[in-house]
Parts: sequence; C-alpha cells; structure tokens
Amino acid sequence: MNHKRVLRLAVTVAATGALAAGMTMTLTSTASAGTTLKASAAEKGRYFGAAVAGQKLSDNTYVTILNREFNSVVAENDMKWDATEPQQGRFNYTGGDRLVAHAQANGQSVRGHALLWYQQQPGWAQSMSGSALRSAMMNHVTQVATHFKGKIYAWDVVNEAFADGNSGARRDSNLQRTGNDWIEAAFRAARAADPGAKLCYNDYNTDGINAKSTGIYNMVRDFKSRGVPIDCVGFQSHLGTSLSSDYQANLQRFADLGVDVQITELDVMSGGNQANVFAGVTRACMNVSRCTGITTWGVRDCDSWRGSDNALLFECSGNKKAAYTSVLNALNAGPAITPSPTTPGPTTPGPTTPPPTTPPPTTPPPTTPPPGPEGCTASVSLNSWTGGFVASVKVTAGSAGTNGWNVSVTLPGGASVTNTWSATASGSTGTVRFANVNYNGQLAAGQVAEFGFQGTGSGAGITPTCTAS
Ligand code: 9MR
Repeated sequence: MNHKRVLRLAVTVAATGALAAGMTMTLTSTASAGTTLKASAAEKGRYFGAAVAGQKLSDNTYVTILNREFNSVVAENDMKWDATEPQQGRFNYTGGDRLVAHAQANGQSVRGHALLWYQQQPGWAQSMSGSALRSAMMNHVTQVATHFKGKIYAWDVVNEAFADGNSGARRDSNLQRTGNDWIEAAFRAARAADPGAKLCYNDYNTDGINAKSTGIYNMVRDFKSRGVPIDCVGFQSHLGTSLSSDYQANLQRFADLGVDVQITELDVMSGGNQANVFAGVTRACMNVSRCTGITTWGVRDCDSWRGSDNALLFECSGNKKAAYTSVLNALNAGPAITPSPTTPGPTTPGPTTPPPTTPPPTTPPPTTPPPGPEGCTASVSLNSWTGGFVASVKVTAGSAGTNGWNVSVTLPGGASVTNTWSATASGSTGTVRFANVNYNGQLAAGQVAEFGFQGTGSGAGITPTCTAS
C-alpha cells in the first residue's frame, strides 16, 4: 500500500493579488451570521464536512470540534476497498458502520469514499486483471453500496482515474486495463444498488481549467449525454500557497453540465496566504449555486495526512486558526442559494442546529411501556432577517421509531419556501409538507434527523407537526 503519497499541489496560476485584494465581487449578504462552520454553511443551503479517521473518534478534543463545527463526515480510510473487502468476497464494515453511527447520532450526513480507486486496493485485487478483476470490481461496488444503502448522501464512485499532466487522458491502472467503460459500469452498478445516493466522480489537480480537469469535463459531458448516472463531481482541492484564478469558473463549467459540484478534500499549505486561499475556495463554492458543500480533509493540523504543512482550520489544541475565521466569514458573506425555477432545488444535507446549551429537563424514570409519542415530534429554530429566514427543523422519533416521516408547517401569509435540504417539500406557501429523503427516514426510538428550508417573507411563529410512518 502506498501510504507515502507524494504531495501533489495544484497548478497555481498566481491569483494571490486577486485574493489579497479581496476578489472584488458583489455579494448579497444576509443579516444573519452563523457562528459555526456548519450553521453558517447551512444558512446558505450547504454542508460543511470533515474527513474522519476512525481511531480519532475516541479523542475528546477531536470529537468536540467535529460535532460542533461539521454536519457532514467522510471516512478518511474506512470505506476504501482494502478496508471493506480485505479478502475477496469477505466484507468488513466495522469502521464504516462506526462512522455512520456517529453521524446519525449527531445529525451529520455521510459522504462515501471511495468505491473504486487505483490505490488502497486489497492485495488480492492488485494481482487480478481482465474479466476476473472487472467482475470483482463490480461486485465490490454493488456489495458496498448495498450495505450502506440509504445512509450515504453522496458516493465517490470512482476516485482519481485521470492522469496528471497535459494528456487529459485516463490514468493507466489495473482498473483501466479492464476496459475504458469501467467507470460508467461502476456508476450504473452504484445507482442500481443505492438509487438515493448522489454519485460523484472525484479527483485532484482539478483546481482550475487545465488539461486534467478538461479531460474529466469531457467525460462528464459524455456521460450526461448518454444517460450514464452521474450526479456530482468532487474537487479534492489539496492546495498550495495560491489559488488558481479560474477555480470558480472551473466549478461553474461542470455545474453547467447539470451536475452538482463539491469541494471534497480541502487542505491548504500553511503560511501567510493560507487564510486567503481557504476563503477563496469558500467564496467560489458559495458563488456556484450547484456547489453543495465543502469538506476539509481532517479536523486539526495534527490529524492531516500533510503533516507539517499545518493544512487545516484548527490547531492541535483545538484552537481556531485565522483560516477558520476566514472560512466562516466567507460562508456568512455568501449569497444564499436561489434555486432556478426549471430545476429542482438542491437536496444538500441539512444544517444541524447547535446542541442546546442547557440540558433538557429531566423526566421521571420511564415506566413500561415508555411514555412519549409513538410517532414523532418536530421542533424548529429560526434564523430570520428582513425579508427572509432559514428554518432548521429537528425530527425526533417516538418510542416506536420511524420508517419515514412527514412534517407540516403552515407559513404566515406572504411567506414562501424557496429551498429545502435533507427533505422533500410539497408546496411552497400556506401549509407546506416536508417528507424525509431516503437517508434520514428510518429513525430508532429517540433518534433525531434534521432538515431545513429557506424562505422569503417571515417565518415567525411557525409550528411544525410531525407524523411518522
Ligand atoms: O488521508 C489518507 C491517508 O490516511 C492514506 O494513508 C492515504 C492512502 O493513499 O489516503 C489519504 O487520503 C487520500 C484520499 O483517499 C484520496 N485523495 C488523496 C488523499 C490524500 O492522499
């Protein structure tokens, strides 16, 4: 296993000047300002995520930051092929299941990483080729996507299949040598296994318009034209000391093909410009309405694969860095998503409201059967500004758990819902019904799901009612 990867920094077209000058662009900012990454991202209909190393889930400082700041997680290694199928046909989901359980208990959505990648293959797969490998690959995609079905917001179905440099061509690998159609075959298998997950292609050195990103762009365009099921493209964004001036334009050209884009593995070389580069990436995502979220590749500097680069947003002690503040400010300054009338609104994972600062009142010990609603309850927290609001709704399953839920909200006159995440809305004015999406409908007794919506007008006084199925 090659665990010592050479750090591949993005091609940097010097944009330092533009960044330092604050990238003069006009942003419509709202009066509200979140105080955590996840709240600020959620206010703008996005998620903010982190890659999680399984063994760190027992580190208090780490978990405190993870749950306070992030509402999306991805396994740094635990869902890769070597981890999930160490021997052919014998699957191990221990690490992946642990992360999913953590996410579900803390209102975080999960990105799945990665079904097929030329690295971190188990030894048995590395030594296979031809049709035997092709069928092992497809079985792997099917089995893993089926195991996690309904729990994954977006899968990196294929990771890093394009070559670096100027060719714009596929990378040579044992996977590629099974036939050029392996990527579309993988996407079709993943769709069949988990129709509710968004299916992404993910790669690095795609941080601007260059030969590699153009090769990928051409593949995505071809897939869309032939109906190959692809929903999103991940831009890893392992960055150096400056940001390409066409970073945003590159995201936008992919979005214009009809796919979501996501920043999937963000980390940035430390030094004087780190905060500016982080802010530039955040602004770019906020300015592209189909950019549904940002994930940093780890939590604190000392959790990062980049070691002494100090490439993340928190010091080891847990202190916030200047880069943290720059990202938070860029999230708060970003324009809200305004869904286009012809396309459905983005279904991004929703915001999680910060946990209450006072513990809930203690209730007398339960008798048998335990008290509490059989169905579900819902509560809302509102973030309002003149002319608009974001509602974060918490759904709590009653004693029987849920297979699905519906939440109804009656809006005041003049108010209307413009965007919804982690639920599907019916109607936009008057009484609006929100139904679970496939990854958050099944709740155990007492378990919480969160969704959100954005509206124009006033949301004052809305009272959600929940029914379970
Ligand atoms: O951060 C991951 C590190 O712990 C592993 O040793 C390494 C194995 O190759 O993979 C790292 O994560 C990579 C990700 O899965 C794909 N894009 C590049 C990331 C950094 O190398």
